Parts: sequence; C-alpha cells; structure tokens
Amino acid sequence: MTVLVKPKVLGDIAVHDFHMLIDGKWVAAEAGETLERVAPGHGVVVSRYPAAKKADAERAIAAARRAFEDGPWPRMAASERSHVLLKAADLIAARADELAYLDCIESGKPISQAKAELGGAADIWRYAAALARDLHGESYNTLGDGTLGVVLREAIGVVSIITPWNFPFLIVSQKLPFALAAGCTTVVKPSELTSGSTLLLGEILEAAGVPAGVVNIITGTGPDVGAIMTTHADVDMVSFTGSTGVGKLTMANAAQTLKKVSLELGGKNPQIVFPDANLDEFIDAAVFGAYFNAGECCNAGSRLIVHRDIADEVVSRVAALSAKVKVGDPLDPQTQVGAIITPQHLEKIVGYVSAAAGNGATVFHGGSSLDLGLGQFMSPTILSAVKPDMAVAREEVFGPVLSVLSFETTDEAIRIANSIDYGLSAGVWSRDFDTCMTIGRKVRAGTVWMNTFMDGTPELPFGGYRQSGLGRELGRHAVEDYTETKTLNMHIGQRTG
Ligand code: TXE
Repeated sequence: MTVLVKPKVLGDIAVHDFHMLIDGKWVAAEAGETLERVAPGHGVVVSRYPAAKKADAERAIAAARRAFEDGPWPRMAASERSHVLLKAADLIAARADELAYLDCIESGKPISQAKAELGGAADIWRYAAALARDLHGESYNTLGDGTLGVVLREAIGVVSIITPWNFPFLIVSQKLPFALAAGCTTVVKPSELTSGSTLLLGEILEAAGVPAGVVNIITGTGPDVGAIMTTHADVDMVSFTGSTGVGKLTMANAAQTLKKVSLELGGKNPQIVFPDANLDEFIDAAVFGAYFNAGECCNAGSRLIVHRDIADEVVSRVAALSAKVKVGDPLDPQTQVGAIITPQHLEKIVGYVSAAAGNGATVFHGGSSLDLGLGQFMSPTILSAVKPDMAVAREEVFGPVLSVLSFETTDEAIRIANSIDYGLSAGVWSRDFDTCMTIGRKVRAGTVWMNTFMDGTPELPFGGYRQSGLGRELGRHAVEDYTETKTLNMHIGQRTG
C-alpha cells in the first residue's frame, strides 16, 4: 500500500493526503482526525496528515518493541543491515525530486536548496551503512592467562526520534540511519508542519527491505504524541531536534524512566572577523550564514562580531550583497530565500526587530515583512549597533536577521561570543593562524569554522555545548550513540582468586 493517497491538483500545486506507518501498515489516525498544512510560500493547503493521538503512539511503540524483542533486525548480520541502508540511499537518490518538492512546498525553503539537501541526505545514509559494518567492541586480557574481558556494543532498543520543520529530510537522516545501523527499532515523529518527506521515507525503507515494525512513522503534534514518545517505559532512548524549551521538557520526561537522550537544540552563532581577514570571502559567508534557509537554521551565523576598525565597511558591504539576495516563490529555481514557516513565526521575527530598534539598534537594511501576494516572507535584515545584552543578540530569532556587534580586543570578542546560553557553532575570519586557533580553542561551541562557514560532511560530528544540546550527531561515533555497552568478564579453568 502506498503512503500517498488521493493526490489532487490545485492550480499547479498538488494536495497530498498521507497515511502514517505503524507496524508495516499505512493507516489513518485511530480517531480519524487529520492535520492540514498550508504551504508557507503559497498560502494554500498542500498536505493532510493523520492527527495521531496517544493511542496511535502507543501502538507504534508496541510495534517497535515487538520488532526489537522478536524481529530479525537487531539479530541479523551487520553487513545485512548495511546492505539495506545502502539500498535506501539509492532509493532516496532516485526519488530526490519528489522528496525535495515536499520539503520545499511544506517548509517554504527554496527548491534548489531542498534538492541539495537531498543529495547530502543520501550521502549520510551511505555513511551510516559503512559505519554499520564497523560497529565493534573491545577485548582485554584482564587478569592474565585464563581470563578475558569482552566489551560489547548492543543496540540500545526502541528509539523515539522527534524532528523539526526546518530541515525535514536532512534531520531525520542525521538520526534514523545510525539508529538502524546499530540494530535499533524506532518510532519517528516529524514536525506536524512538514511531515511529507518523512512519510515518503517510510515507503522507501519498506522497498529497501526494512522489516515491519522497525520504523514506525506517526504524525501529530508535540503535546498529543511527543509527550508519550518521551515518557513511555518501552522507549529506551529519545533523539530530539527542536527548541531548547522542548528539549528541556524532553529531558525531564525521559528522566522519569532514565532514558538516554540526545538533544540538538538552538544556537546563536557568532562569526568573528578581524581586520586581516579576506573580506571578499567573509562578506559572502556572512550573507549566506545569515539568510540560508531564511535564517531558520540552528547553525545560522546570526551574530557578526566585527573588529571596530572594519565595522563600517563590513556593514555596508554586507548590506550591498544582502540587497541582491532573491527572496521569492520557493518553487522558483532562482529563489535564494523562501518563505517563513508560519504567520505566527513571522510575527515573532518582526517583533524581535522592532524591539531591537526600540532599544537603540539601527535597522541598517530590510527590517520588515514582504508582501509577495501569497504566503509570508521577510526581507533580509541587518541590525547594526547591537549591544551584547539585547534580546536580538542573545536569543534565537530563527529568521533572516543579522545582528552586528563590534569589538576591539581578541579577549573582548571571545567574551561576547561566550556571553550567551548557546554554544552550537561559531566562525572566525583571519589570515593569522594564532588568531584563528585562539578563537577556535576558547569559543565554547561544538563546531568552529575557520575562514569558512556552515559547510560539513557526514564524517564531522555535529552538536552543541551548553544549552545547544547534548551529544553529537554524525561522525564515526554516531552509531555508538544508539548502543548500550555490555561487559562480558570471562574466566577459563580454575579461578585463582
Ligand atoms: O519547535 P518545537 P517550534 C527553535 C527556533 C524556533 C523555536 C520554536 O528558535 O523559533 O524553536 O519552533 C515536537 N513533547 N527551533 O515550536 O516545538 C514538535 O512537534 C515532544 C530550533 O517548531 O521544539 C516538533 O516535532 N515533542 C531547531 C519538534 O518537537 C514535542 C529546529 C520541534 O518543535 C513537544 C526547530 C512535546 N511537548 C525550532 N512539543 C533546531 N535545533 O534547528 C513539540 N514537540
């Protein structure tokens, strides 16, 4: 049975009615309710998903538990799981256009960007497939001849995976293939705003040979199903990406039964630029870092910390380039900045800008919403003369808003960078190696880019210090995160004491 039922066409835009995947069956919600998604860039309903409730989530968790206790997935050779993941990667690549279309239309991100993300996601599935075969433990000659200590890595069990709306397919791909590589079974809940591509992934995984019950995908709101996914005693681990507030709630929920948690949360990432930097490269990276995905990105370089000597030049040049950024219809291949996820979120972004202006910041460029006829859009915005204690410099705006602060000494730059609760990523721009290394070592962030920004590959771990999260995704240890460690302490022959 297919995930997608009754596709219709409204003008140029198809309306997708989805089912969800529980125990190998594509089903509606038990209560029969649905959630509608209005495309942020087009203002029309584009998707309907089942509105799962507690009973649906409990069925999904029970299916995942059965598949873990009795099913073939955790028991098969790692090489077999690896082959399934490789097949999934091929199918993702083959269906990349469909998946990218859904991410574009449901999240409002530009289609060119959605396609690039799909390429990156397929590569992550391949990387996880390689790691599946390399998951291994250790052995020790503990007390000499006749003894042996073996340290095993065993799949942790049932994993709840909860994902947000800003990178729907990419973020599920940073979690699910690694959990599967380890032999876990899962219940996945995508954001209620962008569930389409994750549901299509369910169809892909069935075709790749993932057995029934191993991946269950339920659609619904956080309060309706997220809560049970993070508290249920049959869930062993929760892997969550989203807001810091819900991350804290997730951790508190998980503490009830001491589940392991992996949290990828917000960021307010500084880009520190010194007078000796290659400014051409930097200006380009500053604009990309601030406006990529309309700034709805935990890694957004939303704070420029600029040396006083070059502050005026930097602000003018960033503004000149910002003026060239093409904001528009997410489906237009030329668009660089698409729509804002919801009208409420747009209001929140505009509110941050007004509050900053009210507190003495200068709106140097943009600063307001854009009326493009349908949907909701925001102009790329630059706020200069921002002070480190303003909300716009400390909180995650999650919109195309760049705050510019200035510094005089390296110590001051580091102090400003580290003065907030987040610690996800940072950038430093200088031709001087010592300067880059000093910032690289002293800024408290999970990733520090030097003379580049926001690039990465599956080999590089990703995650945050402080309130940006717990644990790391990607990298060679990503599979281990989904395991428990077991010690087998063996003795041969007579014990000598
Ligand atoms: O996130 P939520 P929202 C930040 C960003 C944004 C803000 C709010 O600053 O403006 O968060 O976004 C599920 N139990 N980020 O409200 O609510 C929810 O259904 C369990 C940063 O959309 O955290 C969705 O699947 N789950 C971020 C997921 O949590 C719950 C990406 C994320 O939604 C739940 C997104 C509950 N009680 C937003 N309530 C990043 N790290 O990139 C909600 N959810």
